[in-house]
Amino acid sequence: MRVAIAFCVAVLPLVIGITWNPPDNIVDFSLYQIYPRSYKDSDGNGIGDLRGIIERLDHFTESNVEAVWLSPIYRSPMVDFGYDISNYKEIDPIFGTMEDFEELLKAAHDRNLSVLMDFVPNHTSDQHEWFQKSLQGIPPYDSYYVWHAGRMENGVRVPPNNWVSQMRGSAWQWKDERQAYYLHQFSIQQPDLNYYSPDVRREMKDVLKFWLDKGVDGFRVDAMIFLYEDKRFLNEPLSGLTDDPNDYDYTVKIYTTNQQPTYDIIPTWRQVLDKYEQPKYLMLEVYSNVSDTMKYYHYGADFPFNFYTITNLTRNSNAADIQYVVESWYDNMPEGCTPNWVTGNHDQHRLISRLGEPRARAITTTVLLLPGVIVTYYGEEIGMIDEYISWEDTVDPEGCRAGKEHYLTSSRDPERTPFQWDDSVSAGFSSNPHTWLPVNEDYKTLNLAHEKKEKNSYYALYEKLSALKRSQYLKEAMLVTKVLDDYVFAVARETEDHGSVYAISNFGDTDSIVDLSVFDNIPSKLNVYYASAISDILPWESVIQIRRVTIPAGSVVILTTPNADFVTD
Ligand SMILES: *[C@@H]1O[C@H](CO)[C@@H](O)[C@H](O)[C@H]1NC(C)=O
Ligand SMILES: *[C@@H]1O[C@H](CO)[C@@H](O)[C@H](O)[C@H]1NC(C)=O
Ligand SMILES: *[C@@H]1O[C@H](CO)[C@@H](O)[C@H](O)[C@H]1NC(C)=O
Ligand SMILES: CC(=O)N[C@H]1CO[C@H](CO)[C@@H](O)[C@@H]1O
Ligand SMILES: [Ca+2]
Ligand SMILES: [Ca+2]
Repeated sequence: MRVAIAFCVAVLPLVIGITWNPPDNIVDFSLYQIYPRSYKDSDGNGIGDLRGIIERLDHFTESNVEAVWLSPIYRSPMVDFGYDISNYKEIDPIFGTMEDFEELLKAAHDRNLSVLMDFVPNHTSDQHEWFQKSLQGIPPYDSYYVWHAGRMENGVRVPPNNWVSQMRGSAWQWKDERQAYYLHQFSIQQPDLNYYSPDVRREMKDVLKFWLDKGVDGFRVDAMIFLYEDKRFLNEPLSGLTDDPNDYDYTVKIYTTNQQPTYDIIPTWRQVLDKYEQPKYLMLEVYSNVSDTMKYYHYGADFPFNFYTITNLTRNSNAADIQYVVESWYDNMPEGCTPNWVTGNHDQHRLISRLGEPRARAITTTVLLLPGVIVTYYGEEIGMIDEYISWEDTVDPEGCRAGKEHYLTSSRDPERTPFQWDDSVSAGFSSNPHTWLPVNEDYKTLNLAHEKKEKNSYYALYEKLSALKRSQYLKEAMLVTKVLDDYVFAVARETEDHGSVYAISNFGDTDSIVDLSVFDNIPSKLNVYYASAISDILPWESVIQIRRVTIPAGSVVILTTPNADFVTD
């Protein structure tokens, strides 16, 4: 019977794909984004903290994570949950103390886990001492921020131009004390620093030095593209996408993002990092088109984040779309650089909520096998999904500013709920049944402890793949990808002497029978390393004949050559 099914796939789809050889100096590891409010609460106040992270460092070791990035833990009024910093050199008491931080750093390093800080250079909190002094016009702070007197229109004072804030409305806010407007590309409480001021540039280098001296392994730079604005303060052209002048998409950002000095500042930061003996990483948050994004590689950053699996894939994407996204990065990235893949963060709906579970598994599988750095947003390793948050429970400033009618489309709360450790109170996140955001109600079954016991859980897949990523042989292995069917995508890593691995994801609704002989040099029989669907078609740990391999609908199959010696653990 099975043979008959095989003959039905008479028309082989056109096989497209890429091959790519990792450069020798490639940075290749799995990086995990901790959103500290939601990872683990150690003291029962319902908010995650540094001691909570220390308690749960084993999770990173077990999950083969080699570096973590902490979303901001600095002193902050928490209007934007830490992205509004009032002191760059202090720990906010909600997260703990500097001693806690130092202990965390030491405990992480003892496990060979690197720690990256979130560097937020574009803006401070309006409660920062610098802003308070700037407001009063005290030199040199008077020029620390972007002030403008505005212009007169029919006898009325109006903002200097039509620039729009990311959080809706004019990017300009009037202050009586200064008789001027200040610029805020994000919320009103996040005034933009003025990078034309040498004092500001010096202060921020000093912030980098402060944390590097403590021993951190580098930085992930927040909102990089917004650093400098054009000094002429001209109106930005209208995009035509919306008639609402308060909507961020109203204008095209030719004067407020990716200005040349924004690129030029990176080498000056790199110099600070390179004074240290250990390698220090510099990764940039950049949401832009391919050419503006790739340009950041040329200025001394390890890489600009690659968000294309977030911005360019949908619930309808097929295997060729995935292929296109993967291919575009390798095709456009400058020679010899490190690629990277980010599949989620605290500003985006969760991977499964965006793409549905079968596609999400395909993406998780694909990126974990791609050379370079992959970034896992906390909870993605167990397949957490967005939680519905009522208007009454909404705390995100973007959601709140949108108002009761529109908050559901802009609030970022749904993707920030507490990590689901087990099926106890508050999913084991806190001893407190009341947490800063409600725990997702699916936690009784969707939690780490449960998934560790299930062979085909999301976590099992993640753990199996991340173990492969750690192997030195695979870090150097050639990448080959192929579209095998409309909804079947394959990623292979091939070595000459240590064997090869082939991961095939079928995110379609029907089983697919694929012929793996489209891969050059593939042996005629392969072993099953992992299969997310256990069935009689594909028993676990069996030997597979490569010419007709059934990939069950909505499943992932990972196969290795018999000589593979990177799967020894
Ligand atoms: C950390 O890395 C060093 C050097 O590679 C190695 O000697 C040590 O065993 C590692 N420690 C752990 C806990 O993995
Ligand atoms: C990317 O956007 C910039 C404007 O920021 C524009 O000059 C450039 O042509 C765009 N590139 C592509 C490939 O669209
Ligand atoms: C992403 O989508 C944009 C807009 O449709 C397109 O111009 C761009 O080429 C796509 N890039 C990638 C890497 O898929
Ligand atoms: C993903 C990310 O870090 N997003 C942040 C970008 O910067 C703004 C302003 O600092 C924050 O609101 C986002 O959360
Ligand atoms: Ca706490
Ligand atoms: Ca700015």
